[in-house]
Amino acid sequence: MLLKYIDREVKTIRREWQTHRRKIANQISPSQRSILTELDDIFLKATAKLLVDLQSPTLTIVTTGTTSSGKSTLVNLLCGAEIIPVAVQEMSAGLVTIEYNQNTSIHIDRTLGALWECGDWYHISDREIYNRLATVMNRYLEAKYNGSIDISYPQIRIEYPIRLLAKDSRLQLPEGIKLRIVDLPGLSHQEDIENLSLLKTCNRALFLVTYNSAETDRQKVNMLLQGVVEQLKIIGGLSNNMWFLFNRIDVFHGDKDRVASEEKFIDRTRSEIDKLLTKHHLQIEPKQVAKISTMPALLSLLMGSKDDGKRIEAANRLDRNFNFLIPENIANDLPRNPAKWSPHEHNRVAAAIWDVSYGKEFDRLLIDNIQTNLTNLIFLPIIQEFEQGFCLEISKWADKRSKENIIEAASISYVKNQSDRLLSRIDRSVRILIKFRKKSALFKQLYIFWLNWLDDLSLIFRDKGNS
Ligand SMILES: Nc1nc2c(ncn2[C@@H]2O[C@H](COP(=O)(O)OP(=O)(O)OP(=O)(O)O)[C@@H](O)[C@H]2O)c(=O)[nH]1
Ligand SMILES: [Mg+2]
Repeated sequence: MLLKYIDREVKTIRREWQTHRRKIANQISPSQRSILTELDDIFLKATAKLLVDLQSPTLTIVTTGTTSSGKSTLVNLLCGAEIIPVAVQEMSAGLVTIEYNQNTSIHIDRTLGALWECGDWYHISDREIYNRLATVMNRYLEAKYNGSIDISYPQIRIEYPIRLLAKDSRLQLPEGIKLRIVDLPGLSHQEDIENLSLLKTCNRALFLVTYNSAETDRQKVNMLLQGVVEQLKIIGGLSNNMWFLFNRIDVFHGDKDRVASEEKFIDRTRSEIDKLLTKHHLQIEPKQVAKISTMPALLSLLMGSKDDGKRIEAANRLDRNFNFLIPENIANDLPRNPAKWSPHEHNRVAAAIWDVSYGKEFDRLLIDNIQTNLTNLIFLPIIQEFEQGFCLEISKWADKRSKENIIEAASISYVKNQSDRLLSRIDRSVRILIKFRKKSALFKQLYIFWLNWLDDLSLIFRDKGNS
């Protein structure tokens, strides 16, 4: 429904172009008629691209951050499964994209010099995805480490029923909007340049920049901060929505006043980053700053798995690595062996960890942010690109002709007005589709139509008043 609506709106812009064109025709002599054909050409090319871009709206979430800051663990948390390899040492390599699909599959591109199996696999288990990715990444990193240059960055696409969009999730995207998550390897390493070009393919995205809060060595901290600033430099120009995540915040759990310590650390680190940004003359303000302990949050999610083996394994790992996070009143009554926890105890631990790891808070913030900013995240950059593309082409055209400044200005103003109108209409329909998702399609269609009609009416009255 959304895509059809957008298609209609773009066609309206094309129709109304005729009115604008007539006005221009009245201002020029018959001998200058070729101007109209040239203008049509520029306009139609720009709207054709606009239509193509708007017909595949995708919400892209990119995780980026310093090496070993927990980017892949965060992707797993968003997916609700352990599919991306995680390791203490640098692990990720290549571009891994996960797209929402009810059915699971993995596609490993045949890239130059690939030392791993390439191809497509369908209906495979989480473990199999993990293993295939781990093999690809290990072989690539090993080859690079040994100085190989005839090998291209691995490119892997996974289709997966991502948790964020699962049936019982609070996140609702209007039908037609796709979701993809991109896990970028750490930028502060030798592949900087390659990563840079990867980043450019993600220019319409919500960026989740992770920082490793567990690092205390001052020298390393400085390096990490420099790395973050380098990334912000790149991402700042690419994204209109960037988050800064203080990951591995469980490091403060032993402190007497844990929350106060966390806040103090975050404030200090932020002000150091701000200082560095000012030094580099960068004005970048993250949309949101949040703290999280991704690994325990993920384990608490996995404890809710329907698969008994996975549930118990997650409980064991949680108990082994993060039992200090289990609140005392719950921990005191627990049997030592997690396999012996009753279902009630098991669920109680999972819920408490979800809370204390800030998984719950992060999920709430993320879903609310996506829901409220959907238009800005997906459609605004597309419409801006359309506007900028058109302005550039028409300026080039006017420069060549050297005397057509009035026509250039009028056409730019026409496209700008239409873009604003299109954006606000898409925004309105997206909001209605989310708010009334349970109502019938006819109701939503009529509601959107009715509000647009009121809008048009008020414009007509305004124009009449002005004239
Ligand atoms: N204590 C703690 N460790 C975590 C947390 N999240 C991740 N880790 C650990 O941090 C290490 C790095 O995690 P990854 O997710 O592989 O980090 P990454 O940023 O993807 O690493 P690269 O892609 O190799 O740069 C692993 O050993 C994880 O177990 C957390 O919330 N708390
Ligand atoms: Mg990683």
